[in-house]
Amino acid sequence: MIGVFDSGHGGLTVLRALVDAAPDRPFVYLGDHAAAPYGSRGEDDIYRLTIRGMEHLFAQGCGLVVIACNTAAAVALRRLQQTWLPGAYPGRNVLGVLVPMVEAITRVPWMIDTVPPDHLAEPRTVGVFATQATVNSGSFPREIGKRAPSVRVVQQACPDLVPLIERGAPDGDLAPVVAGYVAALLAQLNGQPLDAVVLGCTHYPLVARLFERALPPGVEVLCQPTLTARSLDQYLERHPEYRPAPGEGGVRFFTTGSAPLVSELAGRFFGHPTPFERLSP
Ligand code: DGN
Repeated sequence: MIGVFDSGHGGLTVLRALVDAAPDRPFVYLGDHAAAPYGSRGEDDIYRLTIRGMEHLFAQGCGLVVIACNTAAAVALRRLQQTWLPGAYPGRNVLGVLVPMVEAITRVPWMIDTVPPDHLAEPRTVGVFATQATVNSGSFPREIGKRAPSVRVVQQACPDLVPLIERGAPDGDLAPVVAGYVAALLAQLNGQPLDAVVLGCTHYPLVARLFERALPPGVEVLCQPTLTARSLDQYLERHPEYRPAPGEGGVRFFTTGSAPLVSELAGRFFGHPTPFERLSP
């Protein structure tokens, strides 16, 4: 079984793509609703909560876990891979959502070409939109810098975007509010020309088209779900020991919060009903 972890139900946008890519693969999803949101928490807190999530998912029989939450992946993944996992759970592994995104950036030929096409800024600039904790961690600039040192990274924290999306945006009355907020976020970058935009949060794919509309034509908007699905397939090709036996598809949904409430709210993020079961935090 493959585990998928998030601070809440935003990670269902990633799970959706993972299931679509391999419907016969079994998944277990855990949303840590009792402790959400992670975006405004401190580093040690996020690390401790993420470890607890991994322990829950390993106890469910997962050999491999994908941390779908950018905040948890940005703040805790490297530390837990280096200091906790090898001693506590040798033979199991944890992956994140930042590296698939960063690898996608380095695959865009114009991003790393030494001579850019005329219409692109020099140096190429990527705008990263994420929670405050993800921005503070500096993980996106660090990982992009390792693989594409010529790319300039500008970051923009979006503290109101998760709450707006949780309240129903971009549909209904909130559509103009969230469109105005996205425009204001872009304006805060003071007109710096962007060549690509990274939506570095589980929730933002739901408002990707608002970013596309607000940006000049030709700016690529990169979303994590399909990139993570592709990256997981490639990982399982290289590491067959983590590949679940085919034909055992299906998803179990767990939350540390209220199962009836989460089941009602979460379907919009998954595109299907999500019958959550409660797991003691
Ligand atoms: N899942 C979080 C992320 O991708 O950063 C967003 C929700 C939160 O904890 N603030």
